[in-house]
Amino acid sequence: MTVAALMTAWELRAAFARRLAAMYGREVPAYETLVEVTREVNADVVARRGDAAQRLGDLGRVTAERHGAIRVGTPRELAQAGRVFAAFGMAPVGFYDLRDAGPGAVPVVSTAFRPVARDELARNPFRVFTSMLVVDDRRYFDADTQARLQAVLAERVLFGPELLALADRAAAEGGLPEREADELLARATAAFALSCAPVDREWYAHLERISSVAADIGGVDSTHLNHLTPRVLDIDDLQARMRARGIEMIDEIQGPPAWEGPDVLLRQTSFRALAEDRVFRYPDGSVRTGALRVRFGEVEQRGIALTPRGRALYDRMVAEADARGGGPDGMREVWRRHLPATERGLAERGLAFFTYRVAEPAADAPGRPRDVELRELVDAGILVPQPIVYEDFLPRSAAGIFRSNLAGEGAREEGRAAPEYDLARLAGVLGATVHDPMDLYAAQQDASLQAAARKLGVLVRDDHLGSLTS
Ligand code: OOG
Ligand code: NI
Repeated sequence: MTVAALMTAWELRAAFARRLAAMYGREVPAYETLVEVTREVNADVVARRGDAAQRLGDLGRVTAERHGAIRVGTPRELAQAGRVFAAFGMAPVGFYDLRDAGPGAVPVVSTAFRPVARDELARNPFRVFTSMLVVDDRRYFDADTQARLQAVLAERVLFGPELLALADRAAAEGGLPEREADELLARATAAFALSCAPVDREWYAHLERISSVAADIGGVDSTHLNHLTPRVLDIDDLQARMRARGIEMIDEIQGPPAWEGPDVLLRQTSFRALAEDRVFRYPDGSVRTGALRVRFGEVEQRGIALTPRGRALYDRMVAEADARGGGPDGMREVWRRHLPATERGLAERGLAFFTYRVAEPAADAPGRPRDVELRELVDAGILVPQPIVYEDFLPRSAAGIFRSNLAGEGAREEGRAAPEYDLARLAGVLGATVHDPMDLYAAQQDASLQAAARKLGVLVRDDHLGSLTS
């Protein structure tokens, strides 16, 4: 008897990302241009800077790396999306409330589905930023609109029973035999294709006056990839090259400024949403082709993951840059004033996460573990720090990307009932743990320190290079 080869979760995930990319490239040809330019930039950066360019991920990982973005309408749809992503070894991580992430905020709450284990991320880090419409947020939707939204959303089926059954099986068994794997991949990819079913023009326009994101979610009969984002090693160069090709990019790169120190967190930019042919049904019953601009092309550069202390500093720096104005130049000045200009500086102040690798085998581990400071081991070249790359998102950047692609400002009436969401409530909706990104980074750092300490036969007294009180 021959045993059918099993496609494991990561192989499924990598194949899923490739299939989505092939589909999205057919649907949005400009995406192919973006990927092409990204590849050129990455090759140039690696040629110029060698290994240093791959400090936050080798070229193989970076070249395959994508994040998608989808938007759903209800808790039921979000829970089903979670089951589909679980088949690919992707778990919900982080909670983002984009309703409060800056002016003109959008009526959704979000999480990101992604692999959580370090080796899984290294194999393929595909992630999907997933947003759910908050239909009962009165600041956006009056009672009539909410009722109609709920009726429309209750009727549609984003993920069919065959897809969900296969997904559940893949998640339970850690993979699928080839034939079933192929069916899962085909069905899951199709679930994120742009629908050609006619769009009710009047209803769509009604929602669009409130929020074009609401229209993109509740005005159509399915979900679709909103964008698929490659990772670039020099986003300023990318932005310039896209412009040189005549592609209209958003005005400002979102997130941290370009500067001479280490990249932290995430920088993102996008080209503006392109007009795509869509079929509309008009109130008189006629069906005609028109166009919508909702899908765009985004690209990102990833930096080092910040600790809670580093993240608090980041938020203060952003607020300071906002208050003083001056655009990217002003922001760069704030960066220079507050942020250490070296990885070593980040580590000493406990601002960023690192793993630590033992450079030299322990000569002879003493019988009784000796207390040592992490700093001693690093200074002696015994432990080599390696920065942990940021795997998540930034709510303000997400809102900025949403906003810069919105058709209109939308409308929101302050002072009305806004249901509260947080990570725990989202976990309830999903029926699954929603991981706190900080816990995942801290666990990675701890695990590497413990492994190193065991290998060296020492007790490491500190989890960063400075003293705990610095
Ligand atoms: C999601 C926008 C957020 C990101 O990279 O921050 C996002 C959306 O447009 O649906 O994808
Ligand atoms: Ni995105």
